[in-house]
Amino acid sequence: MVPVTSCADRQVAVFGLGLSGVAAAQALEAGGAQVIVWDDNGQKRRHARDHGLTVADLSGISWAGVEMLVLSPGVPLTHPAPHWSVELARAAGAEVVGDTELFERERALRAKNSRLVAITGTNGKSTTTALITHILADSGVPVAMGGNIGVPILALDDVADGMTYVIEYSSYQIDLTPSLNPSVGVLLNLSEDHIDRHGSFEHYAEVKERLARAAARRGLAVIGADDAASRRIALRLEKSGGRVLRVSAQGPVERGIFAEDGKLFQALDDSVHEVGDLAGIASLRGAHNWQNAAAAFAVCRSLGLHGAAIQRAISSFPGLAHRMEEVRRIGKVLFINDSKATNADAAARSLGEFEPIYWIAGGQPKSGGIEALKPFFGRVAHAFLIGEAAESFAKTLDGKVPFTISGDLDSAVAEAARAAAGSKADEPVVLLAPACASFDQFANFEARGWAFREAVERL
Ligand code: UMA
Repeated sequence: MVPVTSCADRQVAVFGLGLSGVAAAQALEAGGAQVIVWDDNGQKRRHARDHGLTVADLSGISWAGVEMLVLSPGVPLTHPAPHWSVELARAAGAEVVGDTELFERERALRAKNSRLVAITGTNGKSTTTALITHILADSGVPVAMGGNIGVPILALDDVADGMTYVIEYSSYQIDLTPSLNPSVGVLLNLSEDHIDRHGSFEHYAEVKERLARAAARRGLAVIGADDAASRRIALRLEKSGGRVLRVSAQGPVERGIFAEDGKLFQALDDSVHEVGDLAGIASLRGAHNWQNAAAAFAVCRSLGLHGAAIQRAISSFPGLAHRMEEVRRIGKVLFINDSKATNADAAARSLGEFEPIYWIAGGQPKSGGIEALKPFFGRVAHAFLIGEAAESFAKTLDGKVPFTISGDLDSAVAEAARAAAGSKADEPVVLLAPACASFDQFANFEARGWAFREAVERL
């Protein structure tokens, strides 16, 4: 763990006792802080107590001596309204930060000669984070990976000079990290997501821009050039003197790395030359993954790795679970787990990869539903709808795509497998790409992905 020495002898409150909150409380205690913790959920409080933490109702304590509130990223900071713990902390003059801020303070105090690669974007950030980590590790660079990808940042081994930290940041975490100081920052893309927590797309984009701005000022910002909002950010940062490289999966950029027909090219000044080939790498299927690979290439080059070493490592990237993951082939039917596709934009990526698709979709709906996926409906042979979104998705599909309201994932897998097995196509695909959050039926998207795997295994 990373003992949080910056808070030694201070009183700190921690709200939210999920993965990151428990790790933060333990790291604060290890650094010498006096820590009290709370969660709205009684089970989480009991779990924390079992781990030796001091649980106290933050709505009933005196905040007079509390200097800081460490807020979990999943707890509202601004929208739809600040959580009550945030209101109480602010009223008492305590600062409100996240575990990611405490990590930056430790790096500044005790590991000035470490590097931080900070990755964000609406989609692809976990793949890019894992790919960059894989490439650096393959070249023998001491590296640690964490953050939104699922490893709480303060649960990593203690900070040390010479380390390279490859950290995935959600917009929630950026919002809670005012001292974010990346050596290289990546902003992959921006599309509508998490509007409930940021109020508007503009505010969401503004939060993501902070990461790129901090990186461009200190080191380098690698910015996706394939959507208008990210392009505007790249221009703005360049105009204010920041260092920017563009990455694209849609062909040439002026300065940066781009992919075309599965090949990677480097464009610098007036010269363009090929630097890699992504064809046949199953873990990087699809144009969106080409942009992830372009970003990883740009980052690793800027950290001093040779192009040939990067290409070698990219070829051996094993990929991530739940992201367009090939689960199994039964007869001619291919089963793909894309549980991480929690919004329409992410689902579009896997829908664009396969045909004919026996599509399992639904869960807790996001704003806009699956309207944006209409261009892909022609690829879908039949849809199997689950969760809260089933009725509204059925309305969108009505008359365009045959559908079955399966209700739950087990039924959907069984029904989709049966239908796909009867297809005349050479490679029909049963695709879990929910375009929804999982929380109506599962603890998280990982649990949904594992449930899909298990249901496929049972067939
Ligand atoms: N809670 C309350 N009251 C509230 C809201 C939450 O008490 O009003 C409590 C819950 O009961 C729970 C805790 O807060 O006990 C949840 O904390 P959390 O949601 O911040 O979850 P953690 O387990 O700490 O996981 C967090 C990230 N979760 C979120 O941002 C929602 C994880 O990202 C991250 O992997 C982990 O820290 C380690 O850094 C997950 C995620 O879904 C993967 N991220 C979103 C995304 O990628 O789209 C942003």
